[in-house]
Amino acid sequence: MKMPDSWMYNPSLEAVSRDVIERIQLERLREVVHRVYNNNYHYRLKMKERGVKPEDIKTLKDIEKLPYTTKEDLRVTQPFGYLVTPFENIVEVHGTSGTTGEPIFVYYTSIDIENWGEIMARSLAAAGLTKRDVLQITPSFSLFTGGFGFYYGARKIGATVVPIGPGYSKRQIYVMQKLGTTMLAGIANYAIRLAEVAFEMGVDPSKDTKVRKGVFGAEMWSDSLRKKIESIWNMETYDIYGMAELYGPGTAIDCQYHSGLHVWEDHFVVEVVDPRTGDVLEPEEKGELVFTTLTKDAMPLIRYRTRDISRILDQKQCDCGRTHKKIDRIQGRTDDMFIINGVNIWPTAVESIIMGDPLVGNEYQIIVEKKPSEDILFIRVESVTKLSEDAKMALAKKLAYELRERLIVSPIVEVVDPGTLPRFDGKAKRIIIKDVTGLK
Ligand code: DLL
Repeated sequence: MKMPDSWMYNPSLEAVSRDVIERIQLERLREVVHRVYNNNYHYRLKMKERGVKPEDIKTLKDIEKLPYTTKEDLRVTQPFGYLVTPFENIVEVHGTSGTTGEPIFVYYTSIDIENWGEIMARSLAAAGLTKRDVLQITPSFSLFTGGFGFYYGARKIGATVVPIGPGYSKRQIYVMQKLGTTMLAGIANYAIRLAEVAFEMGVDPSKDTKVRKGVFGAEMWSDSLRKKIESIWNMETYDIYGMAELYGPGTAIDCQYHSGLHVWEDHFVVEVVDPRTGDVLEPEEKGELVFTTLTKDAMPLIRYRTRDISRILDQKQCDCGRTHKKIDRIQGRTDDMFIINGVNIWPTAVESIIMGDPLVGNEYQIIVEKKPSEDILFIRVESVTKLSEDAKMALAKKLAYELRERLIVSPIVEVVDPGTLPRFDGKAKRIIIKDVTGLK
C-alpha cells in the first residue's frame, strides 16, 4: 500500500468532530479528577482548600475551578508525591532535564507507555514517517524522554529504527549514509552540529545523504534557525513539543501545513494563562501553556503550569483534516526571559534577528552582565565563513543596529570565526547571566 507523505495514524480520532473530541475530554476529565481526588493526598488537599469537589466538574469550562499544579509542587514532594498508583505498577521512570533545578522523576505504567506510543505514532505519521523509512533517533535513551519517546512511536508505525543516541557525530554521518536514513529525530540545534561535522568529512548533507525529513524539539528554535536547517539539509522539518511531565515528546506537532502544532486533545486539555495573574486567556492571546492530562495513569497532572510561552490559535479546520486545536510554536519560557535595563527580552527574538542574517553562522551566545549601575548585553555570533577584521566589524555594527531597532536594547555585538563557540550534543546553553551587582 502506498502511504501519502503525511498520513494519519489514527484517523478515527485525529479527524473526529469537535463535538466528539469535547465529549471525550469531558468524560475523561471527570474521571481523572475523581481519581486524583480519591488517590492523592496533595490533590485532595489543594482541591479542598479551593472548595472544589470532583462533582463540581460538569462542563469543560469547569476546569477553571481546579487548582494549578506547578513544577515546584512536584519538586517539593519528590520522589513519589504525585503518584496515584502503587509503585509496583510502575514499569518505567524518566526525569525532566533539570534546566530549572533538580530533575523531577516521572512515572509510567504499561498503560502510559501504550498511550505515549500512540501520541508519538500520530506525531511521526504527521511528519510523514512510514514503515519504509529509516529513522535515526539522536536524543539520548536515558532519564531524558527524547530517545524512548521517538522509539515507542516509530515501533508502532513499523519504521526501521536506528537508536543511535547523541554524540559521536562522525559515526552518525557514517551510519546515516550506510543505512540510508530518511528521517532524523532530535534536538534542533543538533541538526546544525551534525551538518558541520558532515561538511568536515566532505559530506554535503543536502546531496550525499537521503535525510529529507526532520522532527525536532526539546528546546526553543526560531523560524530563522529552522530555515537554516531546512536549507543545509534540503529537508522538511516538523516541530514536536512535549515534556517529561506530559509523557515526553508528542504532546503536539505541526502537520504538513506548518501552521501551528496540533495538540492531541483526547489526551490533553490545553489552556493558556497569564503567567503573572493565572487568569485564563482567550485564543490568540499569548501566555503560559497549561495542560491537564486526560489519559496519564501513574501520574496524571491537573492544570500543569509548563512555563512555556505560546498561544492557542483561533480554531479553524486545518487543511490536513485534523480537528485537534493548534498552538503556536514555543516563543520561550517564562523563566528564560531576561531583563536589560528594564526591557524584557526573549532569547527567541534575539535568535530570529541574528540567524536571519545570511552572514551569520551556526552558533551564538548571549551574555547578560548585571552591574549595579546598568545591565550590559553582549552578543557573540559566529560568521558563516572566516571574515576579515573590517568585515567582522561591519557585520557586528549591522546586527547591533537591527537589534536596537527591533528590541530597543543596545547590545555590544562581537563577530567571531566559525567553530569558536561551544557546541552541544543535548539542549544548548547559549545564555549566560553574570550577576556582578554584588547583591547575590
Ligand atoms: O524536551 C521532551 C522532548 C524531547 C520534546 C524531544 C521534543 C523532542 P523535557 O526535557 O522535560 O522534555 O523538557 C521540556 O523543553 O517545557 C520546553 O521548554 C522545551 N521544549 C520541548 N519541546 C519544545 C519545542 C523534552 N518543540 C521543555 N519547542 C519544555 C520549544 C520545547 N521548546
